[in-house]
Formats: sequence, C-alpha cells, structure tokens
Amino acid sequence: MKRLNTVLQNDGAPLELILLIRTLLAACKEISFRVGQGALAGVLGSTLSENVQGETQKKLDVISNQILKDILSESGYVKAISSEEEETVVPCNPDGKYLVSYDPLDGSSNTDINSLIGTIFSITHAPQWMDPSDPSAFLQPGTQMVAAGYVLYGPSTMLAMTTGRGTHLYTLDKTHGGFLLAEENISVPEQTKEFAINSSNQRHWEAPMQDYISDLLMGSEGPRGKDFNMRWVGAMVGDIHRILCRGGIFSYPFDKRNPKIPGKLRLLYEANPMSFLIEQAGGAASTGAGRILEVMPTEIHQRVPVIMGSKEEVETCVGYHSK
Ligand code: AHM
Ligand code: MG
Repeated sequence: MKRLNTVLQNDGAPLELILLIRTLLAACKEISFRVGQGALAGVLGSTLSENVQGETQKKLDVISNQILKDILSESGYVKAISSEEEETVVPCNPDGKYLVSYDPLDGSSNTDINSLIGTIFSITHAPQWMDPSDPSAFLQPGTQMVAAGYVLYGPSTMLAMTTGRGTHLYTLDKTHGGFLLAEENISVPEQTKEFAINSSNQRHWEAPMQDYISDLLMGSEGPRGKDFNMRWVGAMVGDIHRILCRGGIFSYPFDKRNPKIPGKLRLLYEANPMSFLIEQAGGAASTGAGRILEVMPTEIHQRVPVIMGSKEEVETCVGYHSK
C-alpha cells in the first residue's frame, strides 16, 4: 500500500507543504488517541465555557484545539492559524509560508454517544506582507486553497485529502502510525437516491429548499419519480465521508431565523475544505446562489448555506433556487 508521502510527492506537492501536512497529521494522530481513550481519560462531556460562536465547548473541543495549536505553531511552517475554537487568529511564525484554518473537532456533540467526529482543515499560502496577527489574509476565496482535508475518528481513523490533484482516502495504520492509501482519486457518483439534512429546521428554510425536500419525500409518486433514503450523522465530517464513499447530497441550508447567520456551517474551516474535497472527487458544492469556493469571505467565522455532493443532484437542488 502506498504511503501518504509518496502520494503527495506524485501529486507534485512542494516539500514544505508535505512537511506541514505531516505535522498537522501528527496532531490528528494524538487527537485520535485521546478520543479513543474516552471515559477512561475523563475527556468526555462539556466544559463550563462557550466559544466565539456561542456554543458550549466540549472538553475534547478544547483538547483538540490545543493539540493542533501547539504543534502547528511550533512547526515553523505556519504564519497564523484560524480555528473554530479561537476568537481571532493565532499568530505563529512571522516567516511561516502557510495559513491553516481548522475545525478541531467537528460534530463534537457526538463525543458523548461514541459516534463519528473529525478534524477538518484547509491550507492556503500566507502573503509575505501579512502581519501574523492580521485576520485579513485569511479572507481569500476557497479557490486559493493549496490543500484541504479531514481526519475522521471512526471505527478506523481515516484521512480524506486533496492538494488539487484528486481526492484520496487513507487509513491510519496504528501499528506504525502511518496513513496508508485506501482509495486513490475517489469519484462521487453523479446521481443519488440519498439525502442528508436536519429536517427539524424545515420551518426555517426558504421556499426553494422546502419545495426541493418535499419533492424528494414524495418519492416515486412525486415529480422526481424515485424513492429517496435519508441519513444524518450529526457531524458534517461523517456525512461528507459517506458521500465521498457512495454519493448523496448534504445540505445545511439558508435559515431565516437570523439574517446575520445565513447558515450553520462556517466557510473557512467547514464549507470550503469540504467543497474542495467534493469538487476534486467530481461532485459539486453550492450556497444555492453560487459556487462555495468562489465566496469572498468577510470575516473568519463567516457562515454560509451549504448544498454539496453528487453533481446532478446538487444541480437539481440549485435549480429550485434559481426558479
Ligand atoms: P460543530 O463544528 O460545532 O460540531 O458544528 C457543526 C456540526 C456539523 O458537523 C453538523 O452537520 C451540524 O453541526 C449538526 O448540527 P445540528 O445537530 O444542530 O443540526
Ligand atoms: Mg464543525
């Protein structure tokens, strides 16, 4: 089986980027170990604090964020970090060549039920002029990413990653600590009969998403003429992993409750890296109004509506939005 290093070299990744990715994955291996210890190490449950998004932090949110922050800021490769669990950017090495954005533990409410969780990351070049504590350099569209991926802490620990030459899946071999290639150039089927959405929010969606989901639910008796199945992991990282493996459509759509929060998911460290992975596997990713990767961020914790997965199904869903 091919090792991660070999695949990255074949894909033409520069040495410093490879070293950064390996450093980041060293942190993820430690997170994988901590997650695996669970109740034995007392890492389950919540803290008493909230993050900048107003969400109560799980103990593992805080632990995972600290592990990534420590390892990346000591590495020398990184100029600054933005994280779901940090109010503003974390300055690192002024000479670092890269910016890293991450969600240290996506789906962390699943920690209490021993279900899927993961780390999502994206990497861009750091502009030379940039002051490491200046958040404005993070405000680049997703098209500027040089690498993105997630590590899924499931029955096995898996990595999905792209450097812009296809999306590859790896499995962590815990006997020697290496990520080994499980599937190269994965391809998301263009059509699907499976969707993922938190339908408890239905009354807050706009009309196009209401209409689209109603038509799916009518199945073979409705305009789509086929029956659909529904899956919801409660962790985007788990839902996107399923879609990379067998297709599907995932949405956290526009929500009318608060115009300042047009969706739940964050652009820099959730929507963008997942869109890069999905597009590189032949799928599509849209806000409903345009390609997610072309959204120009205005702040580091910006939220966006998300519709991504099998290409034809995403196009059908976006079609409802342009009616
Ligand atoms: P998190 O990063 O704080 O875990 O929040 C993001 C997660 C996504 O992984 C998931 O799709 C969504 O929140 C589920 O939220 P909800 O259960 O509120 O629908
Ligand atoms: Mg998340």
